[in-house]
Amino acid sequence: MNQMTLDINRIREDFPILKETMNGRPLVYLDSGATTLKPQVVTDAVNYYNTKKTSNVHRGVYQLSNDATELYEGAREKVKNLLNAKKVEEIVFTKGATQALNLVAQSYGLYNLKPGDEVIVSELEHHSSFLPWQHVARVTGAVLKFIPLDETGHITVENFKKVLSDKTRVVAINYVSNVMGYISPIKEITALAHEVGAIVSVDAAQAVPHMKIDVQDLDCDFLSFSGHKMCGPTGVGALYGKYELLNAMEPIEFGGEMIDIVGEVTSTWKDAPYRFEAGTPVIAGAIGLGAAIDYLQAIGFDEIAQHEYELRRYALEKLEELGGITIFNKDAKTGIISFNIDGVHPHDAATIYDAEGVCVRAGHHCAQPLMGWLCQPATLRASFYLYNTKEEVDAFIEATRKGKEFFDGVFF
Ligand code: 7TS
Repeated sequence: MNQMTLDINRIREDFPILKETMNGRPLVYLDSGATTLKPQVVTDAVNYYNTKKTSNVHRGVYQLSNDATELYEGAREKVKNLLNAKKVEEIVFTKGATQALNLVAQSYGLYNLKPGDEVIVSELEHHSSFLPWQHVARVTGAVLKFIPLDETGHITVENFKKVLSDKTRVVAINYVSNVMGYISPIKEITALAHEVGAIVSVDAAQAVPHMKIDVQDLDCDFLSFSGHKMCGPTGVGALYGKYELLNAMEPIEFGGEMIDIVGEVTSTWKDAPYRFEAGTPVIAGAIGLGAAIDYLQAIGFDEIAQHEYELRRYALEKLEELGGITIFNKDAKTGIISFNIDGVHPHDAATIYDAEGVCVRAGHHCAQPLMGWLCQPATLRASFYLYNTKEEVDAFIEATRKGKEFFDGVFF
């Protein structure tokens, strides 16, 4: 076990909530796939705007509003650098990954697809990645094609080729699965999709928080993520889109600040990204996300990924020692474990984890097609992040042991 790469004790000091208890036990937070804990610097950045720089952006002719605009646009620059986008105008602030993914489907999909066009998705998708395209397909008459998953549930280039055709117009897939933690071969898939003239929309909600992303290297057309899964506040996320594509797309929300000239019959829009940010944008959230990006970059994404993976490996070893546990994603390379205690319904098991102060997720993880593929009603999921420790894994294992013992012989 190598905890030398990160100074975990120092990192944990940055997260005030880690001093809290749950059900009288020290809090063991292993649900970062759902949302992450927030370091004090992020809270401070949001408070700074709220207490010292409150004003609206892009419209003030006074200093305070200029300061707020600088903070907000500075956060956009940080997202641009995080993703290695070519231009800052390629970053649209949204309220999260879900809104970003819907924006692509509605603004690109509804306007560009016709009956018979094909949209490639997979059973590995979060509902937020898949449902916007199911809707677009229903409205436009486009056809959804599913990449057949391999025997362990991975998206592979080989299987992608089986559904790719000259009718493919859109590929909408995840970078990292929120249940399996697998990393999809986005770069290779994008290159193949471009050969047939399709665009690629990447759901990177579980990728951006955990690994270095380079949208120019991936060459994907769109990429979406949420701030709250990477130490940022809730209510903010971002969409990356190639500028030529974004700037040719229709807005899907209309209102203040996204317009160029408004007439009684027709109006024109600002260039991207502003045409997609109608109304007062997520100012405080974006500033908080900017602080989260600074925080994570100072620690290092490679170090964070390594740490999560090490914790996962340690936890897997211990779960295997316990026995009677089914692991659904044995060969994942990220910090997610999806599993069930044999013979115990995950929601029953969850009550034991709760009593032991351990936060894990039980359910279908907003991935019902994948639950169908796994032939499970639900799974348990532990997901690690930079603040987790080996000792917390031990507490998780002890809770699992108690769960096994408590429900021994009670079958669902
Ligand atoms: N895509 C993936 C892969 C996700 O994991 C999630 C959220 C989303 C999209 C949507 O993100 P949102 O911030 O807009 O809600 N995933 C989870 C999860 O696994 N448990 O709770 C939320």
